[in-house]
Amino acid sequence: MKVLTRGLIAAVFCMPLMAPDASAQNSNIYTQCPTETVLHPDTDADPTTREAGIKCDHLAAGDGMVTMADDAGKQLYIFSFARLPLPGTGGAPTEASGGYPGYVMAEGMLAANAPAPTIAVDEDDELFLSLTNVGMAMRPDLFDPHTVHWHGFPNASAVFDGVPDASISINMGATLTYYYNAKDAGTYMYHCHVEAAEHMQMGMLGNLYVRPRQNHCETITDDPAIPGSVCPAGHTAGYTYAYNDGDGTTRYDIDYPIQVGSFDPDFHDASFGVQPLPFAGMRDRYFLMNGRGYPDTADGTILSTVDPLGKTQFSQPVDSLITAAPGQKILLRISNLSVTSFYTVGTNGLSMEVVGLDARLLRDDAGNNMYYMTNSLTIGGGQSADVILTAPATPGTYFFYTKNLDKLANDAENFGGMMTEIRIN
Ligand SMILES: [Cu+2]
Repeated sequence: MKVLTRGLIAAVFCMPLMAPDASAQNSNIYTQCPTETVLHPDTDADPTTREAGIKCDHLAAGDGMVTMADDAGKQLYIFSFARLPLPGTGGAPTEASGGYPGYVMAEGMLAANAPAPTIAVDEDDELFLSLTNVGMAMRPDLFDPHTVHWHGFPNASAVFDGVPDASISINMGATLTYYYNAKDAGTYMYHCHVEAAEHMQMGMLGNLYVRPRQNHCETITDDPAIPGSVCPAGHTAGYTYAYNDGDGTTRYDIDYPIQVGSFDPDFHDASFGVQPLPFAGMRDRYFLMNGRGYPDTADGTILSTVDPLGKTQFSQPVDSLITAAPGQKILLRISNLSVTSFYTVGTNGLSMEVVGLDARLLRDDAGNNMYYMTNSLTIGGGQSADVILTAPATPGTYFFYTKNLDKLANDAENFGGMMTEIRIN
């Protein structure tokens, strides 16, 4: 948190240095989404058609409100991201019309989600991710920049890493298009890295994963030097894998990102009330999967919250309800972005096979398979795991939950918190 007086001092010092277009960040709102690149050149002689493999996204960083799962539906103030439609899509004006910046401000302010919108791309994709800082509407005293940090991901350039000490941060009213060349399949996560303890406790956290090249191995010329280009035995078009395993052992039928985490309502209330923030006193009391406590985790709908200006916003779009048919293989992409705690998660009556940790296939240096079966897994902030469950033959409802039993709570209410349902039907 920076206070206004520091901002004014900074502004006075900086003003003589600023000239129009002199900054890497023009104070405007836009997206960048090329139709062809060096890595994905034009294949159809139509320069207006976007080549497959070029993906574009637009996120607004700002604030908003979410609803917790206790009976009173505690409203928590958060900072986070919201996904915006690209110009000319999803009801958004075209950039040429001149209406896009105003649309982004109107739709992006107070629209923050918990978790932040899921980012999922395929290996070899190029992603152009435009991030606009729309400001924190309920905190006009703050002028915090924001970033996107892909935790654990090998970046094309440090400039796009989002660590403010080593890369660009995005000021209010500005946009930066991050460029990612998606190499190395796996389950990652992303968060804002500016004043990380604060912005992460406040909710700037999201699911992120890269699907492996092996999913479409049948379309690639076999080259043993290119992981995932040679199809594993028994491969059929449409099969999906967690990694370029070469042997089909990470094949799954359905996948679910599950980000565990927790919020300290006192910290969020202090932020909303423009009060000093209790950093060392952070004690999380809402325990979450994908931004919700049980039973909301198993509610397969988008949760909405009315923002302080009276507009209903999609506040928690990602549920954690796991459904599968008997015998199906379920991949859970589990990550933890809690600022405060390690969490142990697991199942009851179902075994999980851990095939990946921290976005790496679980193999030793000689390539030996190091997968293991378990029904509990402990991960700290910034860690991830890929686990495969095989749905039992008998239909029924199972639980996926934290084994830290005091965390099965929504603040003062028991039988909630970090838990969801696995429904086999
Ligand atoms: Cu931030």
